[in-house]
Amino acid sequence: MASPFVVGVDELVGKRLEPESRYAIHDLDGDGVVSDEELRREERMMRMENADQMADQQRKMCWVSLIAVIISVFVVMTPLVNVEKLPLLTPFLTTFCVSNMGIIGAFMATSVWKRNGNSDGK
Ligand SMILES: [Ca+2]
Repeated sequence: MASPFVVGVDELVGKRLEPESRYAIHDLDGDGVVSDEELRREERMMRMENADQMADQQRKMCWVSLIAVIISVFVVMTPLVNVEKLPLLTPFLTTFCVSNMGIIGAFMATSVWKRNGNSDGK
């Protein structure tokens, strides 16, 4: 039987998370309190994970661009492409290659920029 002095203590002591709350995972040290520092740490981890996923995505995009350019150049050189259609394909292929090389160049430039920015502590 609960003591009459304990009834209502939880309401007076402070706020708690509801059972099965999605914020309960942020209690990293398991003391039952989700502190501001724990929330900040979780936010930082989420930002780092998102940045990592974005970097992976950009890296994949860069590889796809590079492979697409290589394959398209090789396909044009094979007998698959009719020589009579080559003048029609040349402007398209030129634009395609230049734009894909732009993607690759932008990726490399931003990679160097980020690395240099991080090494200076900026
Ligand atoms: Ca805690």
